[in-house]
Amino acid sequence: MQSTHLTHFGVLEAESDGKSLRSRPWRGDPDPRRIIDNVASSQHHPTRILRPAIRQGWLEHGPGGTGRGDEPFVEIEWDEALHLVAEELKRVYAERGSSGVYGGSYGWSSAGRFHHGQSQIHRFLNCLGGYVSAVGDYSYGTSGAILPHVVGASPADVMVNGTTWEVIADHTELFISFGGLSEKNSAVGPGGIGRHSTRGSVKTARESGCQFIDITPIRDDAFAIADSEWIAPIPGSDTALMLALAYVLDAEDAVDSDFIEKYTVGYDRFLPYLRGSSDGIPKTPVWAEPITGIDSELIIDLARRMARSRTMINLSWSMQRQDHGEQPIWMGVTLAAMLGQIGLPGGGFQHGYGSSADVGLAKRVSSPPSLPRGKNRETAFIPVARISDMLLEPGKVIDFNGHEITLPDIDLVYWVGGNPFHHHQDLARLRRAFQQPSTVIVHEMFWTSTARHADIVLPATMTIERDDYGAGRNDPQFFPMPTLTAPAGEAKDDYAIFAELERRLTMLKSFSEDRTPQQWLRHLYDEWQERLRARGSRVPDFDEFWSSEHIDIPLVDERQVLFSEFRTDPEKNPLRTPSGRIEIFSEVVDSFAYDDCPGHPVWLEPREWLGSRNSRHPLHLISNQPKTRLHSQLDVGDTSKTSKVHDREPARMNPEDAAARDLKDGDVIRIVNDRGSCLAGLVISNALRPGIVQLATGAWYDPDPDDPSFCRHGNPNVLSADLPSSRLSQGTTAQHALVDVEKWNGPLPPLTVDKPPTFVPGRTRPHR
Ligand SMILES: Nc1nc2c(c(=O)[nH]1)N[C@H]1C(S)=C(S)[C@@H](COP(=O)(O)OP(=O)(O)OC[C@H]3O[C@@H](n4cnc5c(=O)[nH]c(N)nc54)[C@H](O)[C@@H]3O)O[C@H]1N2
Ligand SMILES: Nc1nc2c(c(=O)[nH]1)N[C@H]1C(S)=C(S)[C@@H](COP(=O)(O)OP(=O)(O)OC[C@H]3O[C@@H](n4cnc5c(=O)[nH]c(N)nc54)[C@H](O)[C@@H]3O)O[C@H]1N2
Ligand SMILES: [Mo]
Repeated sequence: MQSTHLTHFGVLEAESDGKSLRSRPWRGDPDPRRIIDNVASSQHHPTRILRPAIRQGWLEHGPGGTGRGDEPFVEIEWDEALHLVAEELKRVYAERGSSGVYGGSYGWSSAGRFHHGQSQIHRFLNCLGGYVSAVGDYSYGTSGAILPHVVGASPADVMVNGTTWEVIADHTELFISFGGLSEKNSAVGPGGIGRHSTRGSVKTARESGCQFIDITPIRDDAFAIADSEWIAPIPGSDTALMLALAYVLDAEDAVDSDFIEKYTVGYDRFLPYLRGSSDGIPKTPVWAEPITGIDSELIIDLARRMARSRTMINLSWSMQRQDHGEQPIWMGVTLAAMLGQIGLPGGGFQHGYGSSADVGLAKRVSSPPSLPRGKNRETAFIPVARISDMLLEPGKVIDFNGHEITLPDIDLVYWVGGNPFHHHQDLARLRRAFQQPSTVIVHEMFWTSTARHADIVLPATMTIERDDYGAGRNDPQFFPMPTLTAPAGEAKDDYAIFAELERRLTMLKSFSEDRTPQQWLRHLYDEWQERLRARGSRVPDFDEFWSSEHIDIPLVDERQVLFSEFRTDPEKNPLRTPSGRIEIFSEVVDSFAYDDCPGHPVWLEPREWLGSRNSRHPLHLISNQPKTRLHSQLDVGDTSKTSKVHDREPARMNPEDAAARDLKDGDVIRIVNDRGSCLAGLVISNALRPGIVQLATGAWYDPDPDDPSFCRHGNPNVLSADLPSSRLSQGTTAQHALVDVEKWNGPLPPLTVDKPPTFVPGRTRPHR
């Protein structure tokens, strides 16, 4: 059988003998990326979870107890596993109610609109009575809090309605990207990407005369084809750089005061700060030079070029995954407002060109169908990155976007489609936090570190093992995803697991509505087709769709420009801010009286950065997204594995920094700070500003048995701080940490996370 299949990283063409898969990238993709090879090559890896498994201590002594992450597992029959899960859910809901169940379950899951893990678990727990949820995300949790105050729109709104690449090619003269315009990150789109078009769009813009400037400590956060200028600031200093650019615009009378007058509020409150009359510090290029490490003459020149060009300011998502990450986003919008080009073709700003494959595509008339999640009757929630705080400090009151919230007391954690032991900060702390609840249930395809820290582990199918359909967030192509191969081992769909639990919990079919997956696919599609028809758009019938390679969802306007309607008529089309305009000063944010996020953008020193005085750790770790996989997904697949050095995650350093430590390319190094340490394989590279160590996220956490703060594999989150960007957003600050690096001279410990965990003989059948 041969078929195409959508993933977060593109479309694959597969040949299957029914059991396993040979794949190659789809011929329809002009720019396929190798991440996709991870899929077929990992399907039957030894770390695939083949049967339900229970932590030994939990099976023998019941809920509670320590030992998560240390004890062996016992494989058991599905029937018994489902019985145990159902009984435990009954107990916790009876004793503690929905406020004792954490179902926030953050994570990317897989492509596919029906089997999407987050939708499945949230629908199931909603049918059961609700769950403590998580708001926001790790991607743009901080901008997600600040942008609505400033422009009345979420990051997703800004992206979906953003200026398209077609418009950029025709109009943009200067494309300035804070955080770079990453080739590697445009490999991936949330929910999938049909054709990778970013490289082609950048090429067209460049050929039309657009100049690209990448502001990033890492030179290869770029497309070679963009032929971009590279400005390498000290990480975490972008707000100071933007302030100095703004200072020059003001001093040289290059601010568009008509725009400021008509479309913004609060500039008069910001200006005294910029000029220094309120705090005695004019934010001049000379002031910014030692903070940013960028020559003041270069800053002046850049400001002048911005003022005389049609300029697009791009703020990558990495800008805000930092301490005080609100500030570069707010200041970036302020800078764009001062240039007066917001709402004009090719000018203004965007949050995330290059951060994901779909940014810069035009909006569709409708998003494709998805599984309804139902309503959550539980009102308790956490900002997503406060997971360890919640488990370790129930009852603690924290600030969040003008509210005070009390961290709930959790008895049961249920995770489907995410890997917190990859994604969360300070993993040794998370491990302590995961000892607190009575029970942790995880559905997974692989023995990830999260599965290893659970009590009940249920094997889930991969997308290639089930029928689904999918399209990315802003991608017009909608793909059928028919089953390609049989499931590995005894893996079941998350849906099938929940449907069987529903039966045992006598939930009156409110979850499954008594439909098979195929019936759901057809039902949701038919409803969607009807909704579209009512609005005058046509798509083929389900059967025609299902037998096609893909269909195209109609677009609203290929030449959309962010905030063009607001610009045309701000009275008729106000922004959804209190003033209806862009808020350079926000009365609302000011009223919260947070010292870490005052009423207008400001430069606040990060807690950890190269400007820190008295730090014992002289290097700045950037833990960005990996080129060879999506986060931690399929880390055992071919593309990810071949990038490893002595089986460790590659870490890059500048030649100067390596020489100062007597390190050679290919050495195993230990990266260390006060929170933890990890091994990594050294790659020496001129692409890095001196003083930087770059270690991508996602190597499966492989804790040393005697010291869980030491990861043998190279997960940077043993080093990152579990501290929020501010009281406003409580967002993650994952991207940055101070560290030191030394050569690893000891014997190289073998990895364990790339092998199955230890099993002890089961009660119901002998283990494998
Ligand atoms: N240091 C540092 N840390 C970071 C970041 C950083 O920049 N620096 N970035 C952060 C960001 S932006 C993000 S988005 C997060 C990502 O964090 P996650 O989204 O948690 O990471 P993934 O590796 O995508 O984890 C998804 C997991 O779901 C499983 N899975 C996939 N499909 C299915 C399914 O259908 N069913 C089930 N049951 N399981 C499935 C996969 O096997 C995988 O283990 O990481 C964050 N962490
Ligand atoms: N291949 C691949 N693509 C992905 C993902 C993946 O895992 N793999 N993950 C997807 C997800 S979930 C997300 S959220 C996006 C993330 O998209 P981004 O947040 O844009 O991606 P990152 O790779 O974390 O960071 C991009 C670059 O920002 C630069 N940078 C870091 N700190 C600073 C700073 O202080 N100042 C400046 N000027 N630059 C800085 C770094 O050099 C870094 O390489 O990527 C998506 N795309
Ligand atoms: Mo993300």
